[in-house]
Amino acid sequence: MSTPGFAPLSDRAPGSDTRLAPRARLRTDAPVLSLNGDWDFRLHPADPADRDTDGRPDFATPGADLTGWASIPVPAHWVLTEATERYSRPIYTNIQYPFPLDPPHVPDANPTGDYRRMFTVPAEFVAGDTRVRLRFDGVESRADVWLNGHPVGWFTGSRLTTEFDVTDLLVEGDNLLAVRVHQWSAASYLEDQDQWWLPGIFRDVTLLARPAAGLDNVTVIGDLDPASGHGELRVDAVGSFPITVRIPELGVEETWAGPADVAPIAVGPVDAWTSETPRLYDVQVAAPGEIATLRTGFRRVEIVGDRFLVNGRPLTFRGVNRHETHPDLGRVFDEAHVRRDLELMKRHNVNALRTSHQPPHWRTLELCDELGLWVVLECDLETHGFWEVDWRDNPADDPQWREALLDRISRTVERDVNHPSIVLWSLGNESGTGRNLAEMAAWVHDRDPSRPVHYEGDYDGSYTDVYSRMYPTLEEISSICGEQTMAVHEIGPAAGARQRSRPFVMCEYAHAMGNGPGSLADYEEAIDTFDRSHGGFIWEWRDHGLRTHTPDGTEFFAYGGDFGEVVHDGIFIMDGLVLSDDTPSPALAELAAVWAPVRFALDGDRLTVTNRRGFRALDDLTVGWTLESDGRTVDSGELVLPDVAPGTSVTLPLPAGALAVESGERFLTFTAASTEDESWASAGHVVARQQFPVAGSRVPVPSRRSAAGSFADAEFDRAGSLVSWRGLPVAGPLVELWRAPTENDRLDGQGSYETAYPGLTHGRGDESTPASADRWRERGLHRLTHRTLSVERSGDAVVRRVRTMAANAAVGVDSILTWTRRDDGLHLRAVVVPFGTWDCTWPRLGLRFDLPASLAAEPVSWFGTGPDESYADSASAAVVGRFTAGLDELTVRYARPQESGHRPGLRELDWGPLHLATVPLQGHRPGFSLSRWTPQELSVAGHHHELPDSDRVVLMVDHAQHGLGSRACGPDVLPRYALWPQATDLEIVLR
Ligand code: IPT
Repeated sequence: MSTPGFAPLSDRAPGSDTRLAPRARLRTDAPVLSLNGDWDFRLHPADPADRDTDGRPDFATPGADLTGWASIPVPAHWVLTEATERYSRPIYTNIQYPFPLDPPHVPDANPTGDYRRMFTVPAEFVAGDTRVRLRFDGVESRADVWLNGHPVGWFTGSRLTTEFDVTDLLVEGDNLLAVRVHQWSAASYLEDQDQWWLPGIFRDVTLLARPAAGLDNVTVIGDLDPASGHGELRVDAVGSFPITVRIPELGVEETWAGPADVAPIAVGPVDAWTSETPRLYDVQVAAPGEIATLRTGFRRVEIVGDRFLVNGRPLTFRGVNRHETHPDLGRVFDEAHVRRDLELMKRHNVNALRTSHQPPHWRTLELCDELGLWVVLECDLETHGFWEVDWRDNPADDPQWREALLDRISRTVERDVNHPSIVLWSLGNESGTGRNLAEMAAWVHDRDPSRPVHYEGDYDGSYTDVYSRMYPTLEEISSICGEQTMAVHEIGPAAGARQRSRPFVMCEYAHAMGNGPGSLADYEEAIDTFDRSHGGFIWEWRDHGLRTHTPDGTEFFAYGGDFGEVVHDGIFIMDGLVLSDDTPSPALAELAAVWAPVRFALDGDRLTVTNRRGFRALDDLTVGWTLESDGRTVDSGELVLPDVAPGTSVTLPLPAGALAVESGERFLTFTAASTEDESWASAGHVVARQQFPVAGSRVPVPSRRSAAGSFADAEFDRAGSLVSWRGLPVAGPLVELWRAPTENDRLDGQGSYETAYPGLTHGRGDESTPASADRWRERGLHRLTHRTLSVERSGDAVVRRVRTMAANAAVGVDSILTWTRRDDGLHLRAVVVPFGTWDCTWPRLGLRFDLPASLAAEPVSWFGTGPDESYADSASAAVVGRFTAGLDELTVRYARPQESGHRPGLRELDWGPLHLATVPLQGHRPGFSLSRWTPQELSVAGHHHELPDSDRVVLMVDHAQHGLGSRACGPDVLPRYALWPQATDLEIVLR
């Protein structure tokens, strides 16, 4: 074996020549030995100058002095282990590099981890002609490897697999493996993804016995002819012949004596693999000395004109961007956790994922094959920080980096090529554009013609196959897919015409940061409208918060800046549909509703059921209906569905009972639920739910009759403010216009984001418009003051007039708060009228009541919308019904405290001794929220543990709230969901 040099850290090469050619991850009967477990470990704050003339540090030799060493688990990131947590910590950046932009160099202060372990080679590894490989599945960012004091080689490519042949270095009995891992290397310039920088050996280390006459590599791709339904298996094997291929279920057995015999195998009629029908067949590929077992699916991916087809039918991605992240483990694979996430996706009608922005652990792809998720598999490449210097010296275009980039894409494709779930290869993310990317694309086209190539940064579409955009506006989508009304993003008309003739996908849209995103339903409508549009991927699946503790031991989930990073991008890492602690956010329920595979439409007594699936009938679902009156079920039943082919509808008459005349406010709710267990949900799982008001509902009319007597139940102070109700201390109400800004209201998730992207709209429209929250603050909405103009008391009424304004403002609102005693309770009518020249939206228009903290333990029951919060542009999942929840379940613990818990359309609220009803005015009812903190308190805390001790519960009765939008990265609240200053009135009753 030649002696590999250990190139300097600034070497742009991907690794030493001793690395073996990349190949598929195979399950074979050859022996393997896991080298995971506890290793000896030592961390240097900088690259130590301790190597001898052969480039070898002393710890790489047997018998080295290990005084002062610690123990570390492999796999793990050292910054997330006890071994180093005191002096080496995670760093979060999105676009910025946490080191000087001085390629290919990295600073001397380069945390360097020395890893060492002994292992015993099993006898079968050293028998006969067996060769032995050493495999690393993931090390961030650069590893130098020695075995028994001899150099093995070095490598980069943190999320890519590397193998070495170590046969000649192994000895019988005990062996010493030593690995030096540098946090920073030239390769770090290629790994500027929006995630934590997490150094260490974070995936498996394995010793592989390679039997003589075995299989070095196997590629298996199942093709399906959509016209005939017949499959073809395309096998390519590198190894010892004769090789036999078997698909027992299909009765296929074919033996090839030599490479010249290798040919596609026609397998006759097969079931197609789709995300809706993830049908896998076991395939065996046997050489004399080794048998590989694969699970393959038959499907054909094609681009025909501007359509992206699978098995001849258009594919719509209802996808999420999925980073590998775990609150305790970082990017270390935890199969149970990953499976739970993928099952959660399936249960929320997610059908695809983009492996942003790197290949995940290999097993994730097997799970996608099994569960049924389309995959866009992305290479481990991002050079976003070069944007800072107008992409000067960008590795994507610099020939000096060519080898590294081609190496990355080949390792990406070769490892995962056998997965039927993968339908698109993606070259990477946010790396500008350039020759090396074009060469990567050409390499993929040549290597795997069965799948197209994606890369969003190929704006003019000169080397990729689909037109991909991030965060487009609805207008841009219709311009790309329908009648062209605007220039194509960043390119001239010729390239624009080329892009407009391709299938359109949104590799990222709907930024799920904090409360939001809004307009998911609007995006879905746009996707449905245009044949060219093939859906897209929500940004993103999970928050990346890392579990940590305050000095006094309070647990919290850290984001950028929480580890004292010099340069960081703050809370921009918390933009998922699932919170760091695995809690699904209401946005996930919204997404499930918007992406439901079945849609219902009600017209009189006829129900239309539409199958929105791409490939499967509705034979696995049953449709149920429930008639409710005032939130209570009065009748229910099931409908028998005829055959509903994908993309078609049926109209059915409703049974008489479904429309039976009843008193009260009536709703008909339809559900589609599974009849059988799936691997990701048990029978009865509801995939679609839609509710319709029943015409002719009688909404109870509130009493207008004055009650005799006085206000015995209610106590008011001299200013006409309520002080208690039936002995319950109550303060208020006062008009409130402020809400704790959401991330979308703030838009400043990463501080300089706005200045970082001048002129680059990413769909946000006018960049000169300040963040809503900034505008609201300028107008003083968070610090309103109140002045009582008058109080009138009569026998059955208390009328208080209040003027509400902010310091140094000349605009405000006047309110007339009228309390009257009626025979159904104490009524409050609030008339609110703005005055002056208002020039901004309002976060909310509501009334605030303060209630005693002693109520907090009581369950809250309400008749209104639920079960989750909803807002004007995020209301697809909400239904009207009766719900009960604990106080703290009514708000969501988004990473940073912010507006949460608004439930519009309240009918009744019952909470301990408090019974509150609303009165519809012009058909509109206010909503409510309950929180232990005021909107002002929530606005200033960076984390939940920073909130002050609470001494009350704040009840907000909101006429309306401003929408959510997606402006943290994407379009603002659409005008139709904005709350503009307006005169209004609302009425509630305390009973
Ligand atoms: C886009 C990135 O591709 C993604 O990784 C993530 O950072 C996202 O933004 C924001 O959370 S790039 C942006 C310039 C649109």
